[in-house]
Amino acid sequence: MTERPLRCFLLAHQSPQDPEEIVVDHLAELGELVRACGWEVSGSQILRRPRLDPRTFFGKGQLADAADQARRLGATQFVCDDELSGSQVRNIEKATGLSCLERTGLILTIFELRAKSREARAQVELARFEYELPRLKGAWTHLERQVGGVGVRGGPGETQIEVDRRMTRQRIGQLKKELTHLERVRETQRQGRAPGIPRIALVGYTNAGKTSLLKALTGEGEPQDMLFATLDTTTRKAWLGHDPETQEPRHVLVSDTVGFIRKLPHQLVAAFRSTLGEVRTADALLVVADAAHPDVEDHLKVVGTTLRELGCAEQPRLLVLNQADRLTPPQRLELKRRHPAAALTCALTKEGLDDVRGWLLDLIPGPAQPRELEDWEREEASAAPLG
Ligand SMILES: Nc1nc2c(ncn2[C@@H]2O[C@H](COP(=O)(O)OP(=O)(O)OP(=O)(O)O)[C@@H](O)[C@H]2O)c(=O)[nH]1
Ligand SMILES: [Mg+2]
Repeated sequence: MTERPLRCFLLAHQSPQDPEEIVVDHLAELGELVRACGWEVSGSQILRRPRLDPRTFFGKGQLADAADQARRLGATQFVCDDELSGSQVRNIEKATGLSCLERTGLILTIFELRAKSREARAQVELARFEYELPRLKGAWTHLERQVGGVGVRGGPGETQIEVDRRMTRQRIGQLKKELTHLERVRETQRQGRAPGIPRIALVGYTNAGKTSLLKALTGEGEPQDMLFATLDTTTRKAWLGHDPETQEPRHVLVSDTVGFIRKLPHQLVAAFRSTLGEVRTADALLVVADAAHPDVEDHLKVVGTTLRELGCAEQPRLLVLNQADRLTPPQRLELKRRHPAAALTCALTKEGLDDVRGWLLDLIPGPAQPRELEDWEREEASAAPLG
């Protein structure tokens, strides 16, 4: 018999300056993240509050109401869109009797479910331990209080938490060593790849269609309608066309990479340093966006910020507005007006791929001409700073 999926009740905080539609969109994305874990969304609530409660984040009365509603709908877990501390999560669980997961923990859970290769598994495990370490500290403070107030040392709880922390640090050290080794292997592989062939990385918000474009350009890849379907970098050779002068065939190596998201946990960005090295060292970037997504401009800002955080501000890049088949004619015109230099593509019908190939062909033999940055690359994202 298959187990029933966990039923979740979503919570988001809205302060007076947050526009309602943005909070609603963020809740929709949170729902997608929950479904990406194989769980169900049974309901959601926006909790409005000008000031946050440092102990429970939301107000006590609000939480009690939300817990009643969640129970009525059969939910056993709250999922919060905001980043909560370990002690806030524990206090919410204590006050409501429901378990509670916050956004970072949820994204880590998805990555844990998806990680298959040794490198991805080590990266996700490192991110998990980095995430848990300060939370163990929270548990320690809490136990310390139980054994007699601040300043007391040597209680039974303290010993256990101290052991947990030491073991966590040890494991973090081991994982970092393993990842440094795997990074060297990756670097050697990179250097061993056909010299002289430019390397291009597909980057962008999760579920934009990066893997679909890899498939459309190279014939390989497994797209899935799921957030964070891709964790590992795959590199394949794509044929671009013939050199107009020499008639020689021209190729590039295209790498598919892990997607970005608003408030991508900084532990994951740090842990995926090696995988994302493919992006840092690529000769050019194809920045892929789902053009039909209502939040496409916000997605682009998040991608711009994340790329800067990764030290990828300089590379030539082409904005690829994918999923163009889902646009209405007025939406198309508006996007063209806003992003005149972008390629409009459909990975399923291969519409617009000739434009992408043409742009890539211009990269050979030298790098593309530098050009003015667009607003989305320059502007600060609304997302919290990474790192
Ligand atoms: N209609 C339409 N759907 C597309 C297009 N490109 C991709 N999709 C669909 O969008 C979903 C996500 O595509 P992927 O290629 O897996 O997206 P991704 O960017 O690799 O996503 P992650 O690896 O999860 O970050 C899949 O269901 C694709 O079939 C397109 O041009 N048009
Ligand atoms: Mg993918």
